[in-house]
Formats: sequence, structure tokens, C-alpha cells
Amino acid sequence: MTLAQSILSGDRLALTRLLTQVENQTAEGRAALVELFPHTGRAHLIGVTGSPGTGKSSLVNQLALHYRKQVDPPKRVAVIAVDPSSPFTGGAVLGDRVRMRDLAGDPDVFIRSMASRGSLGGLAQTSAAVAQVFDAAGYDLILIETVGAGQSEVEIAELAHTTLVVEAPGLGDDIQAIKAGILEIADILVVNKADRSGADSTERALKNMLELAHPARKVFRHHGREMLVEAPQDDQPETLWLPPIIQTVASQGTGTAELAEAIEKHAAHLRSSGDWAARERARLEVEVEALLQEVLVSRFRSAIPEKEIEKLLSQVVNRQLSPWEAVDLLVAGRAE
Ligand SMILES: Nc1nc2c(ncn2[C@@H]2O[C@H](COP(=O)(O)OP(=O)(O)OP(=O)(O)O)[C@@H](O)[C@H]2O)c(=O)[nH]1
Ligand SMILES: [Mg+2]
Repeated sequence: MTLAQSILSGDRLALTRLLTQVENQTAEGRAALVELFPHTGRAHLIGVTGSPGTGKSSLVNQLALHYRKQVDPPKRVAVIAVDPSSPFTGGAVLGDRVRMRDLAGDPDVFIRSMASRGSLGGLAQTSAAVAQVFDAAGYDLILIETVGAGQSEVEIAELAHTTLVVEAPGLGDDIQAIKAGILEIADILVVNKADRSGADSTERALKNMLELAHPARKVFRHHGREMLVEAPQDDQPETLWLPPIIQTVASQGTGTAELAEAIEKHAAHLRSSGDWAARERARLEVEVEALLQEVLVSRFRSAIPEKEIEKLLSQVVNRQLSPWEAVDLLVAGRAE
């Protein structure tokens, strides 16, 4: 039996092994990914992002519990914790311990922490591959936790069908804490730590920002390109999704059911509006483009002696050539 076949038959050890192969980008991992790909496309990918320490791991933990214990039939849940090395709480290490206690021994929950190494782009690519493995292995929901702010969230959000942006009261005070780009990728806004004072004013601030954002069009972003989709008129309001704001107390589980309901509604909205297919397409397009670049660059570079590149580079450093001229020479194959 191949590794991929073992995974399709539900072998958990094989799954663990393949995840390592995929993270290390081995040939065996790649072959298995190819074999598994036709079995993907069923899972609901949910990105969970937000500032450090807002309670993302706790929330993911509560959602996993909800899908295991409160839903009939229970759903199979995979968690990918990307860049768990948050300086704030020690990140997913702590979260993992919490999760392990609550979900220990449940074979239908799989938690994978991914070390952050290599470029952010590489991380997004590896996360995509890991998500594909879980998808093929039959996990219904794949929760992807990312920490930090900026490009990495956007890239991971491009992976997800539904993106949750988690805020907490009192972190850098409301509006400042919410980067415009982050708000743009949110399908659902979560105000966690609602047991603390200031949750209502955080919610109000978010609401104001959402209303300021022009509701007359939707923006699909990927790889820096923006595709504007004209907003529907009033006769078809179901095609426009306005991100709901949900208050939660992840340390106690309060609000988890409401959050799960919002996630469900978003999935239904994506399917009825055609956005599900559009996101799938955009996601796979990004993946194909990234692979194409990777393959072309590495093929190109392997055909040029290292010495030649070194020489050009020193000329650039000495300001004899501009980076553009150096690249032109390399591409023309006339570097001397
Ligand atoms: N009071 C309160 N504390 C919470 C709540 N949710 C999480 N916490 C606490 O906040 C701290 C951070 O929680 P995590 O779930 O690790 O947060 P995180 O966003 O995953 O953190 P990083 O991954 O480090 O960015 C922990 O001490 C949690 O116990 C909440 O709803 N209320
Ligand atoms: Mg965390």
C-alpha cells in the first residue's frame, strides 16, 4: 500500500508521517500529495487570525470541542497552528496543552503545529499542502491558526473559505489594533475576552469600521491583484455578505455555538452565491502560480554556474550594474 492509500484508509500513523514529509518537502511527500489530490475539495477551511494573545488557540479549542460534542453527527476536525512561536503566550504550545486535555484520545481530532521556517510564502504553501492532506484524509473542518499581523495572514486567508479575525478588548485600543488589511479579509469578526470590560466598545468600533468600508462592492484579493465584484442590488441581497461580529469568552466556551452558527451561515452563503467556487479557483490559481515560479526559477538557476551569479552580484554591489541589468544579462544568457 502506498502512503497515500494508507491515509485514505484512515491510518493515523501514516498521516503523521506524511505531514512530516510534506513539511520537509520530500519527494515521497510530493508523490503522496499528487496521489491524494483527487480526494480533496470537500473540507471547509477556516482561517483564524488576529493579534497575539487575543485567544485564537483557546477559540480553536472550543470550536473543535463544539464540533465533536455538540454537533450530530460529530464532525472530524483538524487544526493547523502556523507559526506557533508567538512571544506573547508561548503560542500554540500553551494552546496545545489546553487542547490536549479537552480532546485527548479523540481519534477524529488532529492537531498539527507547524514550525515557522523559510519564507512566509513557503509557509503559506506548506500550509496549503498540509490542509490538502487533512482534506483527503476526510477531516470535515480544517482550522488554520495564524498569529502576527500583515502579509502572512493575508496569504493564509487566501487558503481559507472562511476567515475569522479575532480581537480582544484593550489590546492597543480598538481601532489601532485593527489593520485595514485585516478587516478586509474578515468574514467573521470575533470579539473574544468578552468577560473583560471594553468588549462592547470594541464591537462598536468594529461596527463603525465595517460601515465605513464601502459596502457597494466586494474585493477579492490574491497576489496583490484585486478583483472588484459589483455589489448586488436590493433584489438579491443574499449575494452580499456583511461580516457579523460575535462576542465570545473562549476560556469558558461562551459564544462558541453562535460562532459555529455564523461559520455555518457563511459556508451556506458561499455556496449559494457561487463564491465558494470562486475562492476555490483563486486558491488553486495561487498555488499553481507559486509552483510554476518555484520550478522555473530553480530550473533556470541550476543551468547557470554559481560563479557567474557571484560575479554579477559583485558587479551589482560595486554599482557597476543595476539589479535590473544583472537580471537582463542572466536571462539573455550573456553574463560575462
Ligand atoms: N479573560 C479571558 N482570557 C482568555 C479568553 N480567551 C483566552 N484567554 C486567555 O488569554 C491567553 C491567550 O490565549 P491563547 O488562546 O493562547 O491566545 P492566542 O491568540 O492563541 O495566543 P498566541 O497564539 O500566542 O498569539 C491565555 O492565558 C488564555 O487563557 C477569554 O475569553 N477571556
Ligand atoms: Mg495561539
